[in-house]
Amino acid sequence: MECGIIGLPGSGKTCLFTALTGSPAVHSGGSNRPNIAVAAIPDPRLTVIAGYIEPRAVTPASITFVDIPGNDPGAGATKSGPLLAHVRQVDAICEVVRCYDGTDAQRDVIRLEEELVLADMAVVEPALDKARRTARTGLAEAKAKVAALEKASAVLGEARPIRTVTDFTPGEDAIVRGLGLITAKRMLYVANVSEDDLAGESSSARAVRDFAAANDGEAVVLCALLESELAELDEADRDEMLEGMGLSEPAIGPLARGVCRLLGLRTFYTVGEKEVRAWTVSETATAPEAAGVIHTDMQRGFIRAECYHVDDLVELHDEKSIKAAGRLRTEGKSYHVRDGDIMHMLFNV
Ligand SMILES: Nc1nc2c(ncn2[C@@H]2O[C@H](COP(=O)(O)OP(=O)(O)OP(=O)(O)O)[C@@H](O)[C@H]2O)c(=O)[nH]1
Ligand SMILES: [Mg+2]
Repeated sequence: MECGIIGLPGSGKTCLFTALTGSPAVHSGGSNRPNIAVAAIPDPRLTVIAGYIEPRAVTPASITFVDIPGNDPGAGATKSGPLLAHVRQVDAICEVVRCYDGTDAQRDVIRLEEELVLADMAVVEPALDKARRTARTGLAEAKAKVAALEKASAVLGEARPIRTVTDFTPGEDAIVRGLGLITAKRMLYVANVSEDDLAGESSSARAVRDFAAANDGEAVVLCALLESELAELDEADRDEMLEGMGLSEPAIGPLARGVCRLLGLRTFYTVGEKEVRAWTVSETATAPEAAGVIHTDMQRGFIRAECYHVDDLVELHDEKSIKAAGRLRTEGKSYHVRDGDIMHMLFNV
């Protein structure tokens, strides 16, 4: 799963990126290139499972963060073209809003939102022109495309993001999705506050939270500078610093949970002596689709899954007892994965 980090210049994107991923930024301030690195999703259930299974390795699920440099807003949407191409590919977007120095956060959020609408228009309008020309040949497919793009164009024309459209037909939705429109993606708004406002009581932080709530997004309050300092410490020092600041965990926790909620993701686990591992899948995923996240061969040759829940393990301690208690389920191709399932995929290729 990929999450793009966007925001106006100097909002703290690269600072947050290094804090979340623990990787130094190769490209910073004024660069034209994105930074890309992976962050593990903290998951207390993994520790619980590993306590019973005692594997040689524990592998959390992960999010790939793409830190996209802020462009000069005065330059308009065309200049940011190559940069925004990276944003078109991600699954979700974190928008960092500067709240640490009393700048007008609400104005900034609205300004960036307008930029993104313009960037999407720059994609939709030429696509619509082309579709209209093709539609003259009378092809039904082209006509459907025109209808979808006209709907998208009208929404953007009202300065509204595509994600507010609720009446796309599945066909229209697929056409629009194919364009990688930025305003169609789910948004997590990050209020980057100062160290003195970790609870996010300032008017800037409140403006971000209100904006997120009004726009069907998630909001997280954090101090990117503090988080990047935390990321450099070893575990003991980090826990001490967190406690001193009155924080219960580093920001990757609430941020990853926010992204998972936005994208409707569920976590399932595979377990064995060698490795206990967490995987994320969409909430609509069937057992073969979940197997496909592990390996495409597993999906292709999926036979069935043997499955139980983390809660069964906590109650009964091992698979033998789970089986004896009749809690080891056999699930077929139409099974919808539940959050917290532990799955053995049986497949044949
Ligand atoms: N006081 C304070 N300063 C911060 C915070 N976050 C970022 N900064 C400062 O803001 C400046 C810009 O931070 P960056 O993370 O490079 O900003 P950016 O959004 O990546 O900027 P561009 O890549 O140029 O678009 C740096 O000097 C940071 O030290 C914060 O939480 N508090
Ligand atoms: Mg940067």
